[in-house]
Amino acid sequence: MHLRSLAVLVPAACLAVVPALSAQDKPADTSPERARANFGRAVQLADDDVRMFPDAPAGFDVPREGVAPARVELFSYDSTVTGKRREANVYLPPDYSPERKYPVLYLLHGIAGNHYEWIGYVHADRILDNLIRDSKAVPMIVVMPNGRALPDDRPPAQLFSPENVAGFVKFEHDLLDCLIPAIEAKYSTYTDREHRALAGLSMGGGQTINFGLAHLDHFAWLGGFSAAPNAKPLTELIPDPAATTKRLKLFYLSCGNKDGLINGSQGVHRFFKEKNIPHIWNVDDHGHDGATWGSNLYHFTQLLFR
Ligand code: FER
Repeated sequence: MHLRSLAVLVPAACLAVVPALSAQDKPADTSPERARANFGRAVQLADDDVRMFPDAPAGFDVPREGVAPARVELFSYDSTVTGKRREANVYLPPDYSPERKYPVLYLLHGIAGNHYEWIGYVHADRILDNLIRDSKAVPMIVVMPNGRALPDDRPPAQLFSPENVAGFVKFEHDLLDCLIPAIEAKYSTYTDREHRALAGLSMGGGQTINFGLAHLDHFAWLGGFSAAPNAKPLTELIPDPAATTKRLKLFYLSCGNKDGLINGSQGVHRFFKEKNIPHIWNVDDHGHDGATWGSNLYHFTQLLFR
């Protein structure tokens, strides 16, 4: 299933004519006009906006012949946030066994997606299978929830409506209070922060920055890929840079140099740099698309839980 419809929503032709916005624009303004303007910003690269990693090698997201394919299960849980039963896709590593414990990566989708986006569009399950079989990544469970915590959590026609965006804000407590306990009750997982990671693409990248930095008691490993302009001010999320540094095992930030949203991630990188908080900043040559998300998932997951 291909869930990226943003290209239709924000055609390239209209990107060129929208004036760039200043860094002070309120992220709360979620109109389609504002979204278009955000996507259409001129990309301005600084000297340190460079690649840390090459693109993932050919075949990294291709299933191997003669090898049992990745195991992905549809999981459901009760949400006190939406009042509904909600779904998530759960990737189980090769040879998953309840006899041992696994770390867990919670992996969040973008504004147009749902709990299938990372599988259907990016093939996260194949990427992890190949990495784990090659011992390049630690065996881990990957939970791909629906990050739009609304009673009707299907991608709406109006992607940038305040209601849809608010659903991504409400997911914070669905994740922490409902999903994580339900996952840990069903699967054989470690339950401490050092065995829990949070990452996401675009809206999911912004959610990761917001929820992850605010809840370092839950997550020690964070990854934001092509983050959307839904992140809170960093002075609010990081009141004490030394305390954040001490608790973060990894803060991985990436964006394509053809992505009009890059200025948001550049701001995050510059804040981290200014405050001397160790992090990875990988600027590749892609746009706001699956090529950058697959490649960065490939690199990010190799660093996890080590
Ligand atoms: C915006 C531009 C892009 C925005 C969100 C996005 C909330 C999200 C994009 C994605 O998830 O792919 O102005 O505002």
